[in-house]
Amino acid sequence: MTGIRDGVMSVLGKRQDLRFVVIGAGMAGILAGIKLLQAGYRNVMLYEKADRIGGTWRENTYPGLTCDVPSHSYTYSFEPNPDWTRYLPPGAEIQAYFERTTRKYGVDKIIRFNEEIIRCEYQQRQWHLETRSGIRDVADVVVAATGVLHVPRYPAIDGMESFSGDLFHTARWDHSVPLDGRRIGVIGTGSTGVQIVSALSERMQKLVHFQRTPQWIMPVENPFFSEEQKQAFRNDPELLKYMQNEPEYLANVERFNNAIVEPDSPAMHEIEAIVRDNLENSVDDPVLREKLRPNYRAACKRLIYSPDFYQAVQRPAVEVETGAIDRIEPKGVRMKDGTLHELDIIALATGFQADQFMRPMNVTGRGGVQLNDVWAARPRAYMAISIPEFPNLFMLNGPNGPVGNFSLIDIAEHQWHYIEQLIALIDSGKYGEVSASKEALEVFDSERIAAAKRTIFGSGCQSWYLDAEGVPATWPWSQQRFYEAMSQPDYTAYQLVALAEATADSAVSDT
Ligand code: NA7
Repeated sequence: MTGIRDGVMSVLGKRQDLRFVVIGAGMAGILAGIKLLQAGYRNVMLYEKADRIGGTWRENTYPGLTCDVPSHSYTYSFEPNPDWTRYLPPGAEIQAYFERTTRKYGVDKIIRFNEEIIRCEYQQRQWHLETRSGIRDVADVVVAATGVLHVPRYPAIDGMESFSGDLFHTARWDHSVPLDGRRIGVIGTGSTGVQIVSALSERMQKLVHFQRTPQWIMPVENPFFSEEQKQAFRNDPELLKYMQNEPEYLANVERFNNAIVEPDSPAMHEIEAIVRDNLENSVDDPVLREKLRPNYRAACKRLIYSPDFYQAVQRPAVEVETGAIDRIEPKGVRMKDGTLHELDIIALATGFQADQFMRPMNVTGRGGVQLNDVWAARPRAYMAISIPEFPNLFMLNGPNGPVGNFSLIDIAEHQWHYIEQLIALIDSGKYGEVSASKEALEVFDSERIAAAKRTIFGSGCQSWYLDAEGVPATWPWSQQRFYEAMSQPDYTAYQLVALAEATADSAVSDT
């Protein structure tokens, strides 16, 4: 199908009047904004529901917030950052990096803040959008960069509203609440709960970590970069580039990803041995050690990288509570065995509804098809990018894409490379509507599901990677296969409606 592509590339730029709307100004939306401006498009608007950019790094500000991808690898490839203070980047530095980058590339000028898109409807060859405040817009192409983990999941625990202290979800951390010397309960043992417990174990009078399921912990060091190192990164672009693509880290990521798709590989057994040794060697008390020992395989849940969690839970102020929670009372958390943990603060580190993507937005595709209906069983998209009957709408970090212990920025950049080739079809003036065909999605999805069940994520544990049927909703193949898939669309998988035809159809529906 290179014929389609060559024809398109030769007429690129014919439709610079194309109107783009990007939904969401987090890492992926900013990327889309930068790339569209760099491509010369001038009719681009980003809508952001909040009053600042940053997505997950804006919403999460809890104590200890850190990315588990090395700082230098957690940047846009075209915008290295010599100033990271540590090997693993603290959340606030990531937020500052995105804010700086947004301004540097002029994307701040094309964002409308405090405007949540609530409706997105395909009519007469264009997307008609509406924000919560009533602003309406029309776009030829919509890029949904709405993030994955943005709708907090609140646990169904009775009595939460009766608590007399402060209770909040970790993505809504209340910084007006004092911490030092007080009593806190942290519910949840995902990356968030683990980072909070590690950060607060020395500051609290008492910290109860409510653990429904223990986690395997991958040890990692998190040293500071010295001033000399940062100066060297500033002075030497080649060194900075090397740090971004540090061969040892990249090799580890590849090995890790291959292990995920081959749970019985030596690489996976090696990971299991490392986390087992970490538990054996780091936790002295045999009773606590058994409390912390998972009964499922390492990396089945998203693997947690922590330099200090095991040290934190062994501090005198910390208690790991493994019993079942009965309810929350004015004074604290009552366990099923009757124990009451008296607390001043309860932090719900209970994760996110990972199947929402661009919802709760109301999205209507060609012929009145509702996204909520199409995704009733579970969210799906061809190559994680395009949904049949939703033409000219492309997703970054959409459903069934790669997730794991690696940089989602890298994933989004590869996805953008793919999406811009679909945009080129529209830009050419030759095609009015571009969306994956139903057949292509069916084939892709059934192969994906079969492979996903065989990954380590499907090896028998509960996690946010699983869909409603318990199948990993992730990219189940190697990283290499993902890069190859993103290098160029297979145009035969797309329903391409010629512009003239699409226009004629819309004229008919106009009458
Ligand atoms: P996760 O990884 O989804 O973890 C949520 C945690 O909350 C997990 O330990 C759950 O236990 C626990 N949970 C949820 N509901 C309850 C109730 N009702 N009672 C007790 N415990 C509960 O969310 P995170 O925010 O930590 O991390 C999300 C991602 O953000 C992370 O993977 C990185 O990609 C960044 P369970 O294991 O289900 O028994």
